[in-house]
Amino acid sequence: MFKDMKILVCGMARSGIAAARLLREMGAAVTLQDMRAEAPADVAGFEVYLGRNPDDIVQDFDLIIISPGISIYEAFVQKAEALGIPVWGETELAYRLCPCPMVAITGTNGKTTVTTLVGEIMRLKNPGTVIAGNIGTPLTALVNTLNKQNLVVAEISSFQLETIEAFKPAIATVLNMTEDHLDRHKTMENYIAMKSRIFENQGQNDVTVLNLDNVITCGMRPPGRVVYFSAKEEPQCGVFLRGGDIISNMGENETTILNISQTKVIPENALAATALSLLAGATPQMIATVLKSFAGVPHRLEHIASIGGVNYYNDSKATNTDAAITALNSFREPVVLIGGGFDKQADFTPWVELFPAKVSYLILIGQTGGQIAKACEEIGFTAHQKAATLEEAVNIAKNLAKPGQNVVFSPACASFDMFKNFEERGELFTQYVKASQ
Ligand code: UMA
Repeated sequence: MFKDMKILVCGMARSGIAAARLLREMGAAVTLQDMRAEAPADVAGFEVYLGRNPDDIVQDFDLIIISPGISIYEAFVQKAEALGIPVWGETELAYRLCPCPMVAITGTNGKTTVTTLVGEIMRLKNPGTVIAGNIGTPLTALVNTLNKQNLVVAEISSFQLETIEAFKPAIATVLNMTEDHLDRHKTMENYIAMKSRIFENQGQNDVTVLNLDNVITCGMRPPGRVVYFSAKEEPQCGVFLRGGDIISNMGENETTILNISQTKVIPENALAATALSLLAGATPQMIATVLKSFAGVPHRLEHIASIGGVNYYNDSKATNTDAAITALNSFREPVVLIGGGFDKQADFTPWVELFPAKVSYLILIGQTGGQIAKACEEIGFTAHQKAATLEEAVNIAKNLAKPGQNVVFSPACASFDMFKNFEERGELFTQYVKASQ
């Protein structure tokens, strides 16, 4: 399909390298480009273009593949499009080569948990189920190992949806939408439009699962069939809570899956995973088995240590205000909180307003530290200080926290100001916490 085509792959990290390898295997002449001045060791043998954007070479290619970290507003992307050269994201490329059905999961928060849950549930039905996408493994890294018996459960970000064309998952969801990534998408309208692309190519045989309790997702109008989930209402067609029981009613008889008290998964995620898995062919028993045993995902309110009676939680995946609010609300007693990070031009007010009731002391790091400190002062919350590094923040927290207290690293910001990604940030937090154990 791509044989002898001249293809420029932009971004030399997980997505770009996986896409480049796949295309080379298929006989394309691939050039890899990155803003970084040095190429990583694992791109030996590729033609490379380093240290700047490819503005002056795009015209030499038949197709351009961009990594999710690269914005469609970059001048070279606009130039390529003006020249009629197709620009696809890595996800679009993978979709075009994917021989099996796909369940695609997006939303501001809960994507990773729901993707993991649906993947684990579907593995009980079909051992050939694979989990990929924004969760960490680019789809192009494994698409050539699949056949039509497999099932892909993919976490899909708004960055990846910016550059789709034909992408059309048989089952899709937008779990929820709150403010995030405005540095990239510029306006909330744009961000909603990007998330809505997950279902834009669907036909009448495809289905989208939507959250009836979220003011934005409940107003979405996918072209295919819609199934709702709700913790507050009983939709005509969907999955909901009644007296704590998760109940499915999708046009047939009502089925009870389990009581929400039997799982650690928060209702919103449990309901969404139930709806998606039932649509993908799982039985209620399979769903109940996984929901009962699910211990959580790494970096998402992950309990990492108990030292001297103090519990430490790594919530590095809380890269926006809404996720950090969910974390704070899950603790009864005030916590020692570490927050702050990369500036996505977010409004921190709703998070900061919880501090007087939920935070005994706040330690701030990163680009947004000053902005968050100012928001604290404005509401009269003075129990905060800045730290120059995450390690220093952890040491301050260790000195302050009393036995029985919880130290929570829930930054409400992305990690790119100080770390490679949220995984590296969470791993370092864990390492600093355990350093004195
Ligand atoms: N780069 C450029 N020019 C630019 C921007 C970046 O050359 O304008 C280069 C960087 O120097 C770097 C490479 O591109 O070498 C990075 O590309 P990338 O950021 O796309 O990184 P990947 O490792 O390919 O990771 C991507 C996703 N990253 C982003 O969306 C920012 C990962 O999601 C995803 O797990 C991975 O593909 C596999 O699918 C991470 C993420 O933070 C977890 N996602 C955001 C989120 O969840 O909020 C959307």
